[in-house]
Amino acid sequence: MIKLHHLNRSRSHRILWLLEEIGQPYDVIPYERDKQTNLAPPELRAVHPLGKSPMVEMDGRLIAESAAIVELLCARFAPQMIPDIGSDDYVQHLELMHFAEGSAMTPILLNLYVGRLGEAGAPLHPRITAELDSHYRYMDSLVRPSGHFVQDDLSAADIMLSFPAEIAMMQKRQKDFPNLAGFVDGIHARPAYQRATEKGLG
Ligand SMILES: N[C@@H](CCC(=O)N[C@@H](CS)C(=O)NCC(=O)O)C(=O)O
Repeated sequence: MIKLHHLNRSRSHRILWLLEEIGQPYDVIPYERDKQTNLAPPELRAVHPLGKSPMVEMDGRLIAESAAIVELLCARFAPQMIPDIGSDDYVQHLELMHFAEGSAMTPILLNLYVGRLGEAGAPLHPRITAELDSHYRYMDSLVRPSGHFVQDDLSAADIMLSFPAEIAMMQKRQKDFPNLAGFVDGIHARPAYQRATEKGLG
């Protein structure tokens, strides 16, 4: 049985969604963010030294890092969500699987943390805003007419990019990035996404 260590209001929602898409039985071990600090509870550190979510237990292994989890789950249970190795789509898949956490999340997190500094953070905002715009613009330019990033059906890269794309929409960037807005509307309309949300795990 697959086990998902799930923190509320976190990147782990995309793994919950993927598990619903692939239709495999799974268990969720829920964790709640601390109400004051918003951080994960100490119990997550007992699972893995980084104490972050998502983490998945599968085949007797503990797997951290969303992109690794998505890649492994797709390879095992939904191989059609990863393009054939050697194809152009595979190169795009690989780039975007790394881009989602390795690039897109950097300005998003800087924006979050520097925002907490108030006036003290003001000198950094123009650079952070420029980087946010550049990453969102890049994502917007890659959405295909089918509403997907790679291939013309749901793929592993769509799962990974859902998190930064949803943050762009939470920041009310729908008008600036209409293709990205269409992508987010499309994934929210998927029955599997809705089932994941209806679980009420945050
Ligand atoms: N690159 C990691 C990031 C994991 C991560 O930072 N998770 C956040 C949730 S969105 C977390 O657990 N935060 C709680 C904390 O840092 O205390 C991944 O994609 O899995």
